[in-house]
Amino acid sequence: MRSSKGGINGSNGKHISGAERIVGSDEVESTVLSMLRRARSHERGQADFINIKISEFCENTAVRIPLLNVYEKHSGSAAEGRKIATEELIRIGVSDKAVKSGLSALEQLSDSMRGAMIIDAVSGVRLDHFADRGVRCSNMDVADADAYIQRMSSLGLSGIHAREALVLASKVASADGTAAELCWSDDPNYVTGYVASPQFGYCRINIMKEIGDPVGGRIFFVKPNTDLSAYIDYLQNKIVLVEV
Ligand code: WAQ
Ligand code: MG
Repeated sequence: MRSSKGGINGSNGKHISGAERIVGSDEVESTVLSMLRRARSHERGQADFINIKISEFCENTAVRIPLLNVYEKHSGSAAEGRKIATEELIRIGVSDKAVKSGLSALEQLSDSMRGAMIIDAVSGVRLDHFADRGVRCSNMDVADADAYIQRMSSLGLSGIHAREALVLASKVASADGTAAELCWSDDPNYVTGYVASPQFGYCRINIMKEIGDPVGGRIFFVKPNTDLSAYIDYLQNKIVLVEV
């Protein structure tokens, strides 16, 4: 599902929300209804354009990947959170220049994009050509929702923000070429963000922005010489089930 407000037939509107699920055929109806409700009652605003796509696939075309390991770093403010994110990205091996370029790209947004920017982890140059739409990672979910919920409650982590972010970050980390990811939410009251990497996993940072700020975003940092079209194709189209 993706939804927006104020555009014409879904074009040029303000991004409200997007989400997806992979479910058994008996759960399609209830899932569609829950996505519809989500789009119509979102804290970013009430969508006036909602696109719900339903697509069947054969389970053996999916790849199974592990859920990233989760660790947390405590920040007392948005500024401190971004400093912690910077240090973590440097520890992962993203260059100083690329970290600055990624952070300032997010900080300069006047409104949230619906997807992510792809930035070279060494040169800091933005590589994708999706402009203010960004690239949307799609076709992923947890392999077993009950097993996931059990595992997360044992970690004291619940809620759809963490679930959807962990699934997305696990898929992004599994893509050939990913060096790291940086994210904070565009939901005004959700201030937690993260830095993720194939090396260390998912680093939750409890405060990454000011409360009330409706601008969030994502940066996918890629290693130099990554085959960009194969990278984007994997993120958009490969069906990925995340196992706990
Ligand atoms: N693919 C690429 N970029 C995306 C996608 C996607 N599927 N979904 C969202 N984005 C981008 C887009 O620019 C959004 O504006 C931005 O990310 C934020 O998306 O507690 O809720 O769904 O551990 O608002 C992280 C912390 C929460 C979770 C992130 O992001 C936790 C969150 P949101
Ligand atoms: Mg959001």
